[in-house]
Amino acid sequence: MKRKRSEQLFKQAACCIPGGVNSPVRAFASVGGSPLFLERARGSRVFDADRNSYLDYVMSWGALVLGHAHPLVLTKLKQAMDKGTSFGAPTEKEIVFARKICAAVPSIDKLRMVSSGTEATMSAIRLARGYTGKDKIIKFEGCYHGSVDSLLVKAGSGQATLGIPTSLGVSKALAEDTLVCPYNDISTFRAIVEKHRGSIAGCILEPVCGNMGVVLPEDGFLEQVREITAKENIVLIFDEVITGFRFCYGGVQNIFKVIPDLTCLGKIIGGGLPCAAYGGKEEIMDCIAPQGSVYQAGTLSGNPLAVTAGLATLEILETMDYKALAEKAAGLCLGLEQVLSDSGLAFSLNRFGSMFTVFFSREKIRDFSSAKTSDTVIYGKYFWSMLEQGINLAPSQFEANFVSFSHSREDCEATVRACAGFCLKHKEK
Ligand code: KE4
Repeated sequence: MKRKRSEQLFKQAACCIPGGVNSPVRAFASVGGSPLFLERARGSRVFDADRNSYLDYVMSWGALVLGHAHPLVLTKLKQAMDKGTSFGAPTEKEIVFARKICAAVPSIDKLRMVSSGTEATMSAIRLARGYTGKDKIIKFEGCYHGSVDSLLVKAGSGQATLGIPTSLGVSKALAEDTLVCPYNDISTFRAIVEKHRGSIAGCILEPVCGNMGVVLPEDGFLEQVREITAKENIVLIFDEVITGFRFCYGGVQNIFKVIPDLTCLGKIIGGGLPCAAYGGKEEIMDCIAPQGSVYQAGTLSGNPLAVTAGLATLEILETMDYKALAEKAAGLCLGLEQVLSDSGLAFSLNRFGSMFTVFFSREKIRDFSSAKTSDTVIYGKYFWSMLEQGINLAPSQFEANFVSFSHSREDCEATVRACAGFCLKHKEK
């Protein structure tokens, strides 16, 4: 496959955009080479500047559960666009959208709309501090919650890919207020809470992780975190930026039946436009300005186009069969497991619903340290072999792949065939 135009564009971009990309994970840093520059997308496919087409499992990093450019979402957006792009004033549609999310996600009585997942988690942390009057935050190793100063400590994903444990520019004081616990390790969690009793404002986690690759919470983990945080007056924040509306119509909290105090949403609720939200118990949410004294604001918050795309997406999702989506992903993963097993390669596949990661490790992947046992060199080879065969996977071992409603059975079969192609080539070497 030719990638000449993408390579040229990457060189041009590097002269005016740091690293040539507007978000580090796009740069292909851990798999080598230069990124595809995309021109358009439809359903399960993306099309690059060299006129190649690829079956896509990045899906705008999980935002597009319906697939790219869903026709109904586009129609509604075009209608909304004719009325203006931004008002900086409230609209009726925001009420409809907010009500819809409140009805779908059990922990959310009220919500505030923002423009990115980062803004949602940053604001939820501030709110937890403002509400409790305490400073410290617990996060889990390998969980990523956006590029928020106090959360850029051992944050998996892009940082893991680039080998940066804590970002430069995060003040020592902020880093000291961030306590980090291994995922799925409830005894360490208990010990941290005991050691810092009375000074922990909030605890934030991904209820199913996507940012060290897919990692599932073990039986009882979320329940015990809930029990301990409730007892210690620690605001429990579920970062459902990836998991919200991904596995069911609502949060993954609907499935686990563990109810946090605050929930952060993003990606899917924006239907591909910049829209996110944080919400929770009325008593906590009413601490936000102008009602309360925790300040948070945004010129484009609740933007009419973003709300239109989000609302249209939720209206469609209400009618969709999430069980069938999970079954489709399960079938795909079974196929991948079969060809990878036959090849004798060491691997471990984690899947939850429609998201999955193939780790090139023999270990069971249950936290960040086990995720790091993966062979990232083999992942790079796998990634490039799949891309050459027209399959666009996450360009890092430490990310999730997403199956959307638009992926067909033929798409899944083509993906398994490509994986078999990779295995064959790998064996021959
Ligand atoms: P954004 O600010 O990128 O909208 O959302 C931040 C965020 C918060 N919480 C979770 C669980 C997330 O996964 C994210 C963003 N995810 C990354 C990669 N997994 C998005 C891709 C990127 O950074 O470009």
